[in-house]
Amino acid sequence: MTKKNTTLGEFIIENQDSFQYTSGELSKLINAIRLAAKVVNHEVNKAGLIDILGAAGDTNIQGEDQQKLDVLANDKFIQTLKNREIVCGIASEEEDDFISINSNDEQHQNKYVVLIDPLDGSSNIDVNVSVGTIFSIYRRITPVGTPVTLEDFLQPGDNQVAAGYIIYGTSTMLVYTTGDGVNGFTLNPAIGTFYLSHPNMKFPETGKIYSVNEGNYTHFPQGVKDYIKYCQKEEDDRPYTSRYIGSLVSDFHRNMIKGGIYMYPKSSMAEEGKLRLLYECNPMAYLAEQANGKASDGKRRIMELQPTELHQRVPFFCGSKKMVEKAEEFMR
Ligand code: AHM
Ligand code: MG
Repeated sequence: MTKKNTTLGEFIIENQDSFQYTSGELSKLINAIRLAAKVVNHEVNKAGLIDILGAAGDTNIQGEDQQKLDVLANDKFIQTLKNREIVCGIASEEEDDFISINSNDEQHQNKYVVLIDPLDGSSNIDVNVSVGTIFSIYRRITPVGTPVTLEDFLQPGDNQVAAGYIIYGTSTMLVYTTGDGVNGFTLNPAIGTFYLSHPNMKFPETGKIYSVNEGNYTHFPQGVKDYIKYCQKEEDDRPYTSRYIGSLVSDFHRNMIKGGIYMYPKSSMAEEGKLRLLYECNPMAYLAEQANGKASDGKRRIMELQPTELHQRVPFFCGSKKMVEKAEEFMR
């Protein structure tokens, strides 16, 4: 059992053996993420100080305004991952298409593809509310030394070898899993070191928090409306508390610690919901399951879904197991 106060660097070395593939690769991967996280953290923290706020003037493939920090976080993560010789492809919320990294060069034996949402909840940047980075890692399916293809990215979440997030909150944390539980590390900004602060994180089996954008209530399917009414009803341990930050990473993080459910259902305005399967829902689902929680599209396990598009959206219900099961019951 790793002690609290272990640094992330020490933790990676101590736990190498639990990774199902070669240990050096895991270390390089997590180290690259750790480094990019520190760089982005540095930028996010000075967001209010320098002329970095406001829209960059571009829109991404989903037609959303890109914030300057989105672009910056995207560049930093891509740059850092490219520089380590381990990744053969990257897909990002901020890039229309996936990026291939020397993957058609026989010299390069890079086996991993990374999918990222470089700065999730970016509408919160301008108002000094927590944002996050989400990442998901797979082994490529196509042979090394050949060009990486879309197929390498369209893998079901069950194939993930690692996933996690960085939360830029009151403190900055890196939370990740390699399939052996979930561990959280807090950054000491004075010396730029992540320390193990939340070993073996687990969702309470049930909770008292529901997180959903209730502004969309009238557009939700009847089952979702009924579940929300159930959460509000005065009975047993209810009414539950409503908490919605509008930043998936932050809502998920709080619910994992306190017990709760996060929902982004489909609605009559957004038939597939809003969140992206590959770099938002799958990594969060992997973390949730590794932490005794549950993630579903309302009917099926998120990680079983076979993706068909890079920027595919999916309805998302995630959190304490009993709460997600209850929500599913209402949607049946
Ligand atoms: P983004 O990737 O464009 O930031 O969108 C994802 C975010 C989630 O973090 C958050 O839970 C959700 O969108 C909020 O959406 P809404 O404002 O529709 O409630
Ligand atoms: Mg996002």
